Amino acid sequence: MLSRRRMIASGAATLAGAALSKQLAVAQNAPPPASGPAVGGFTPVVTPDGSTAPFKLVDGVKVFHLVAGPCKREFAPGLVVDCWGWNGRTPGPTIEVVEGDRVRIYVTNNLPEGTTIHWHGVLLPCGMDGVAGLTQKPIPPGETWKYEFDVRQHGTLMYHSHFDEMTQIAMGMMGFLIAHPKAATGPRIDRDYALFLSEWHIPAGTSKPNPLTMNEFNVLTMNSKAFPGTTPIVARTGERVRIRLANLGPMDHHPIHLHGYQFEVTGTEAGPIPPSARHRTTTVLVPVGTTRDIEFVADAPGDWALHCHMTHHMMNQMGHDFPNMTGVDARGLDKQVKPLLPGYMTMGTKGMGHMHQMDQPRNTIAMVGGDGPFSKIDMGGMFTILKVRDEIKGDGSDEKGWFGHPPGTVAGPAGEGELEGLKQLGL
Ligand SMILES: [Cu+2]
Repeated sequence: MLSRRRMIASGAATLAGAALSKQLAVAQNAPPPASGPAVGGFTPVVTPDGSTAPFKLVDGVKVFHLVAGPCKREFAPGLVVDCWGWNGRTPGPTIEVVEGDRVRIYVTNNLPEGTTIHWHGVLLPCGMDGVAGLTQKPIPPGETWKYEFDVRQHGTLMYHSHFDEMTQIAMGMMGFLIAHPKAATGPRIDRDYALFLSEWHIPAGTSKPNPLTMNEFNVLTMNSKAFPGTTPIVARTGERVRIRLANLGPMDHHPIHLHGYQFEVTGTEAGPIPPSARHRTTTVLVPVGTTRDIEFVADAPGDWALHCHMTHHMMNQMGHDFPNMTGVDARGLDKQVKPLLPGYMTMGTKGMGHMHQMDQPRNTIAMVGGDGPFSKIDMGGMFTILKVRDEIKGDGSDEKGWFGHPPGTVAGPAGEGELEGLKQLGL
């Protein structure tokens, strides 16, 4: 006799047939859609370097299919990581729904161990909460289960595994569930972006995140991309931009700082913050287990940094157990050690600003350094760029170009006369 679980599994298999697989494949390979005019009352969310989950409307229910399994993710050119995720990616595809929807989400488990999905911050029947042991058994490998609930709220929510969490979250099993309000609740949003903040321990020369780590996180990502692998976000001058930030750790909170702007924190995983409770700031702390929405009008054109302000979170594969070699000439030492330890690097004899020039072990990225319009950008990790332009083409080229600074607005060397003048000023 077929067990109930098996029957659900076969039902899902029919539903998840060729058409759905094809749709999923298309969604994964398509370039990120340009955010544009509001559709059906809201502006669709763009998950840079990510995807949006496709759905089918079946008898008024929005039906989704998530397939948990191992996947490879290139965090940045030169670093391919063996992760776990859904539908071939981490973070999982962004699930976008509207308050009032009924949703049914089939979850197929292709992992080597059990799994569940917890809908983080979602108000739902207890039995749909996805906590292994407490509200359900883990979904065994090879089976497809389903979750179904009404969306009774709006805001930036999350989903993540809730079985062997330490391993499964450390391997990448997290994603956005974004619920739009039924009717507009504030000013029209022109660009709506979602960035999932994560940290990983991937020792140099390896490809598997180490789930046992508590403190040694050395790769920090936005949507599982580390700078210079992060795709910039763009906006046209004058547009109202929302950026949704989410953090499931494992261990660290991230103060996310935007250059060139003041913004308001307008929402959390519990929905909008009342306007009377908002204040302007330039950095928002995103603690583990929460989301924060920020909003601003993009009225200052330029290439603006957006990053975690923990300085170690702006580095890639930084080793933390090295002596402080700043000021030491280690060239002779490196020559002697390298034949014995091929991956050996002496850290930062002249400071760390030149680390992008060093030799790297295989499958390892430089601690800092992406190509910039002036020189190498001395950043890595949880760092991306907000590109605000008077004209946006929307063909994928906006993310690539650099800002054309008006004459006289770029820092540069002081002239001879100025140096003399400076002396006379006594400064
Ligand atoms: Cu951080």
